Amino acid sequence: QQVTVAIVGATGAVGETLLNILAERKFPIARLHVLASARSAGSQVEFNGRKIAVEDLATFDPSGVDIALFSAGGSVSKEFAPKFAAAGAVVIDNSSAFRYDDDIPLVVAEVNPEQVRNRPRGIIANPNCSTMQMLVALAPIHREAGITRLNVATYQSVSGTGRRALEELGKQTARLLNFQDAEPEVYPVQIAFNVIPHGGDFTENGYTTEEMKLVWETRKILGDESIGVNATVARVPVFYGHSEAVHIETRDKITVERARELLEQAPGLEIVDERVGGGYPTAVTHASGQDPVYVGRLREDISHPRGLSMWIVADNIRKGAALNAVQLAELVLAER
Ligand code: 2RA
Repeated sequence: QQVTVAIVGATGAVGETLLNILAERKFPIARLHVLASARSAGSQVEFNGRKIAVEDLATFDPSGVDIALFSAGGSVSKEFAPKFAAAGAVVIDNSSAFRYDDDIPLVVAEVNPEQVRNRPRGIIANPNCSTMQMLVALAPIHREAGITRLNVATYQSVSGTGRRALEELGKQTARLLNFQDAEPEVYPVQIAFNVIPHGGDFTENGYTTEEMKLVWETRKILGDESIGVNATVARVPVFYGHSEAVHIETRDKITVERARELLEQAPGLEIVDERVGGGYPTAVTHASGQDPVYVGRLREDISHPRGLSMWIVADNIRKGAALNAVQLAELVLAER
């Protein structure tokens, strides 16, 4: 039956994509509320070919909402997600506000969907985009061979930072190509034609929060706190699509052939792996605007007897955030 849905953060990049995916997947919506800050209230967003007025989150009464999808930052989730849950909504939160709470499930639809039911606080957390795409590929291998250690270097697109970052990359690129100055505003240094080894905030151990998310979330979602995870997160001058160089060590030996078999059967994933030029997935040629997670460059690690390396690419706004949130909402609906 049809339900009442609220999108919190409807005017952001993820919010807009949430609306598109809800329409594409014909989510059974009886009533839709699109919510944002007072600054955006009164503006309009497009859903299923019609305009919908944005309501002010601060004055909105959440009673009657069945499912609330949050993508407005951690502070908004911290303040409003519990209120929506208390009013009876199931909250699916894209921020990192609740991901690491023991009584909040952290769910990738293709990896641990059964966890959706385990929501004593009425809140389900959506993992970080970089974790999401990585685990869609690694979970089948972990289940068979047991990942003991994981090294990952990510090449994250600027859409992960938001609209202003998308604008900055475009503006800076144009200005530099016209031999004009390009002062950085969103990032600490120039992003156009550059690679910035920094995502999120620095922590006391020298890693950034974006890197530590890969550590904490991998262990929680795979249910194994013993997995060693080492991450380096970089921002690259790409608009949409995060790329990841992943190197795993496994408890049991697994060959590339067996890994390929597992990945071919894995839901939500496509293999692009020919050992020729262009025989691999990239943000521009494959991931941007698409739903699947793409895997290529599969090879046994020549430096380790039970090592495997691969290249994982996905659209960080679609599968990395919006699509998984809608898939979790579909799982909640299926309980009814
Ligand atoms: C980033 N993963 O790419 C973050 C966004 N959630 O900056």
